[in-house]
Amino acid sequence: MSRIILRVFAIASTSLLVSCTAGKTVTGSKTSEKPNIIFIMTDDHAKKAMSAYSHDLIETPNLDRIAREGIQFNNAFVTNSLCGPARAVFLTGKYSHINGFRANFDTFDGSQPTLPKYLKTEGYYTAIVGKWHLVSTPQGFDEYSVMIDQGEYYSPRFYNGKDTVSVKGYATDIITDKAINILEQQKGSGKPIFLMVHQKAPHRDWMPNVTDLENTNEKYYQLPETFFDDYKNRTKAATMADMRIEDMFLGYDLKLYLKNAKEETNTGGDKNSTKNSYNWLLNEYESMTAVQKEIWDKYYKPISDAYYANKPIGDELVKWKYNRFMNDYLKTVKSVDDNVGRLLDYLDKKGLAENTLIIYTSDQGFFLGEHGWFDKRFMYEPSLTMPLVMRYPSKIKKNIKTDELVQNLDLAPTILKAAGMEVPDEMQGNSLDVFFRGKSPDNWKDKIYYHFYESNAWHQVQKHFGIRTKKYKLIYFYDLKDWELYDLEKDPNEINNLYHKPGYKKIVSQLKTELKSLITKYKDSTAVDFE
Ligand code: SGN
Ligand code: CA
Repeated sequence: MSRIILRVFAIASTSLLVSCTAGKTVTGSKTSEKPNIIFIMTDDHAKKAMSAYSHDLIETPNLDRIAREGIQFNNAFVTNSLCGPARAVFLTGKYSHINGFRANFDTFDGSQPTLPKYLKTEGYYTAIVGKWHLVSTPQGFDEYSVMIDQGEYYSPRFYNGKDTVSVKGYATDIITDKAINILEQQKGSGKPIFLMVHQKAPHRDWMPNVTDLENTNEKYYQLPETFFDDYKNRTKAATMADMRIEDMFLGYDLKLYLKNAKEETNTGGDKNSTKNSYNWLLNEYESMTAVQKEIWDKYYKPISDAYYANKPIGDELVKWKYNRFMNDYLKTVKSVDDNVGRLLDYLDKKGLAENTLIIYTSDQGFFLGEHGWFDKRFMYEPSLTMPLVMRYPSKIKKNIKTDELVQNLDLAPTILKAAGMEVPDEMQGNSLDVFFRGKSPDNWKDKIYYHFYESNAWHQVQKHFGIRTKKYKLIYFYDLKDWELYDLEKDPNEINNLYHKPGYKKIVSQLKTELKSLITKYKDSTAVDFE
């Protein structure tokens, strides 16, 4: 049994850096008919922080290039807005209640059928580099090099099945280097490759690459409309959540140089914890090289000094925190974009682009100040949606955009189809290849089902399930026994809960019937009964 806990390796192993790519000889290229499949997944990348979707925050020319030369999904949703669960859905093509990984505290049962295992039977070489976060050791891969738990931005550690090694440098660059190395090693093997490239960025604590801190200053970002949300008319869930920008750690999250740990008065979204967040940041800082530290200090020290010289208070402090956070978050996205550019260039240079399906997405969305929040978990739009673009020049028409409702559940079937395989009946999604020629099929799904399971954990989001159609969203916070209904066309910001409003009885009853039919369809025996 290889359900060994990865964290154990993190503690147990002290081995130093060794190369972990398989040592195959590169021979001349023998083009295989099956496409190479490169699946890039980042961690917590909000759709609006990608310029194919919105120019408000950042330009991401390389990510946009995938969309422009392929297809962009404007309404792509997760089934459970959390890291491990989203990854398990991708690997299995099944909802959390079927694949068994419902929340980050679960352990993935790697003995079940997964995408890489299926692809191996078709002759694929399978590999994953980067964030894993499924606790048990990866199965079904010819080669892997995965981060420990959440992973680190600087000098990150990787586990390859034998050793845990720390690699000097910046995570996003290193993971991309590892990916390119594998492609390079395998390109003459005659085997098609399935490569999962899982970045840590832009996950908390949003440490930028020092190369993006040179010759630059803080930018100013407009507050989202709902930044000062009072959660009126909502269930208690919104008020109970512990993920407000104003509660962010001053040190760990916002990179202030605290004079001592006691100055950290914020909870950071974990009221139960007594940990010293500032030391977390210091640990990461200590793993930087002297040169990296110098550039880091040159950028952050003056920001910290300015803060202490004239400490903002009240709303000004909250706004300062938002802006500070956004500057770092977006820099980590920039590094993702640069590195995707590097990967695309590599494919071009080696003549591999044409027969490669490349997919870019995030494990889930993220709140960037909407409702005053950061983080995810809620079925509200910013965390329910994920960016999703694909390019496969020989099969996908250029510059397609679709507004149809698609899910991360559909990705495993899409990849199997692209590899020329049948989609197993037990998979619960549908292949997205039906959109590749620029048309939508008549019978595509018109509603999606969502179920979030964690409770009493980081950020205190209540358990809930619900249904989203093109127009409405109905959410049941079942421990609270309370509902929310939104008209997404009239109220895209989801601040006007219509559930208890007169005039919506009929629509509520229709949506409840449809919700019940989705629960039956997807066999969710973990969903509580409701009237
Ligand atoms: C960490 C973060 C949380 C985050 C979870 C889950 N805190 O615990 O803010 O919600 O990960 O994120 S941190 O201070 O340790 O960074 S997930 O994307 O992995 O599901
Ligand atoms: Ca995540």
